[in-house]
Amino acid sequence: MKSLITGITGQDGSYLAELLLQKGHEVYGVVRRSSTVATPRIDHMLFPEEKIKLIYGDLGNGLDSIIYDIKPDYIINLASMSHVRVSFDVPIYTMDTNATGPTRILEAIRRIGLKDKTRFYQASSSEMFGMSPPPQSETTPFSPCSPYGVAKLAAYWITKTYRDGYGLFASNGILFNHESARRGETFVTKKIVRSAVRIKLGKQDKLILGNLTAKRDWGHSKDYMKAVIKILEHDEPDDFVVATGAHYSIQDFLEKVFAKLDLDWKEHVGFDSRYTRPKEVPALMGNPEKIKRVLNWEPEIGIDQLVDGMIENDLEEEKRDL
Ligand code: NAP
Ligand code: F7E
Repeated sequence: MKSLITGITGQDGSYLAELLLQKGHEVYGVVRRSSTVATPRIDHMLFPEEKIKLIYGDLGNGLDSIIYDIKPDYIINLASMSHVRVSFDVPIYTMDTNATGPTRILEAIRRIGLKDKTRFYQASSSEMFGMSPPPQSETTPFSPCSPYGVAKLAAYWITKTYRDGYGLFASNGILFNHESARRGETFVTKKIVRSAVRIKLGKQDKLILGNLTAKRDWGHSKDYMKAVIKILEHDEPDDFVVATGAHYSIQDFLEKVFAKLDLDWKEHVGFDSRYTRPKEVPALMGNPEKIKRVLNWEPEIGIDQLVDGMIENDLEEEKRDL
């Protein structure tokens, strides 16, 4: 089996590559050339032994020739401009990467004639539910309220359209927030954990955040990548919500992390409107009943184990730097 992952250098791409290697897949990944090294999350699969193969590319163009050359069994599209706040600053880039990007892949699969060979997975997002109140499931009306959410919804629909119109095996995983020690540093969970650890070690005084009242359903990236594989291995293409079914406010998360480090968050946390959004998604909490019933998937890592793992990792990294 050959799998091509876009976004392999990201949090999810790194876990997914590990899981697919364990299953014996040949794993190919698309990476963007950049002036700084983008591979820290996947270096262990590149050195000393080259377990995965990287190809330079971008969702903006040129993926057709990569798909033509590899003719993968699975294409997993994880690449995106994934930051909701930033999508308000770069809406056109966000639409091009997150909506037109997957359309380019689907069209390449169709035109190259891989319809009956290649299975396509689209990384859809709970941000598509936006203002729709929780719990959100596969039948909840979409109501996105950021350029990111709107672009992801376009990608969701084009995936469904190629499935229904052309008979492609094309599925959407509608993933709620998922985190890990490998989470990008500008997302709120990682920002909180990293800062709390640095405050504990005397390397930082303050943590400046935006809105603390929003609620999110947080799972672990590795669990969610197991769900992605189950969605691809299912006997028919379909769309699934992937979530834990519980949610917490940003303040709850903050309290939990600081308490685990014997710190009082109120002494250290400040506010800056720079970290708020023009429009905020107030509450996300998924109903994972369908994926439990149809694919027998359940999250294995709870919120406390997730937080403990993130703290342990950052303590180790920050102490190493000391
Ligand atoms: P991430 O850590 O931000 O990774 C994003 C990946 O996309 C990186 O590898 C990045 O490459 C790549 N990328 C960005 N723009 C690209 C472009 N124009 N061409 C090619 N590659 C590009 O995100 P993640 O948390 O792993 O999420 C994976 C996917 O799931 C994303 O599509 C995200 O929108 C979606 N999603 C995430 C969550 C979540 O809670 N994590 C929930 C629902 C959906 P560089 O390393 O070069 O930047
Ligand atoms: O924000 C609030 C912020 O940026 C979570 C992406 O993976 O999940 C993620 O999107 C909440 C929001 O994640 C700060 O206003 C407060 O209410 O960690 P986040 P997100 O926007 O939920 C979805 C499902 C995806 O698909 C996305 O790709 O935290 N918040 N203060 C803050 N957020 C950030 N980033 N930074 C702050 O200082």
